[in-house]
Amino acid sequence: MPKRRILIHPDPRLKTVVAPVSDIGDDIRALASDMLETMYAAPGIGLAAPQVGALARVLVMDCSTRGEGPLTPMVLVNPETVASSGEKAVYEEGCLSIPEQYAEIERPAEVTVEWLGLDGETRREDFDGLWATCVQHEIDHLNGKLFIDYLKPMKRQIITRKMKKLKRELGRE
Ligand code: K1U
Ligand code: ZN
Repeated sequence: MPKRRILIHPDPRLKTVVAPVSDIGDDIRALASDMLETMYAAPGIGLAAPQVGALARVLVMDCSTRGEGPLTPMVLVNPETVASSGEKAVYEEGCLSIPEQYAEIERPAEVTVEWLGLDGETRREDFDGLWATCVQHEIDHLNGKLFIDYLKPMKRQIITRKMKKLKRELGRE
C-alpha cells in the first residue's frame, strides 16, 4: 500500500516553487520514508515532495535495476544542480502525476548535484544515464515544472485534457 496519495496534474501544488527545508527534523525524515515507500509501491524511479502535496524541497529516487542486486534509495534535501554537461541525452520520460503519458525529453547528459542528506551533511555527486534524467526531472518538480512543459503547447494541452478527464473519473477534482 502506498503511504501517501500521489497528486495528478493539473494541481496548483505541482506548479509551486517550493521553499528550502530549514531544519531536518522528524517530520522531514518521516516524509522521506513515506515518499520512498510510495515511490517503490507506484512503482517509480523517483518522487518529489510536491507530488504528495508536501511543499518541501525533498526528493527521493532509485534508478537501480529492479530485482538485480540491492535497492539503492537516495534522499536529497534542498538539491541544487551546480554543473551541467553541454552534451545532451534524450530519454522517454513518464511521471507518476501524469499517468500513462510518455514523451522524449532532451536534457543535459550529465549533471553535478549538491544536497543535504537526512543527517544534515552536504553531499555532492555526478549523475549520468537514467540517474541524470531522473534527478533533473525531480528537481524540476521542486521548481513547479513538469516534463510536459518541455512539449509544444498543443501536445501539452491534449495531455492536460486527458488528465482532467482521468481526475473526474477517479473523483479527484
Ligand atoms: O517524478 C515522477 O513522476 C517519477 C517518474 C520519474 C522519471 C521517470 C522517467 C524519466 C525521468 C523521471 C517515474 O518514476 S515514472 C515510472 C517509471 O519511469 C518506471 C516505473 C517502473 C519501473 C521503471 C520505471
Ligand atoms: Zn514526475
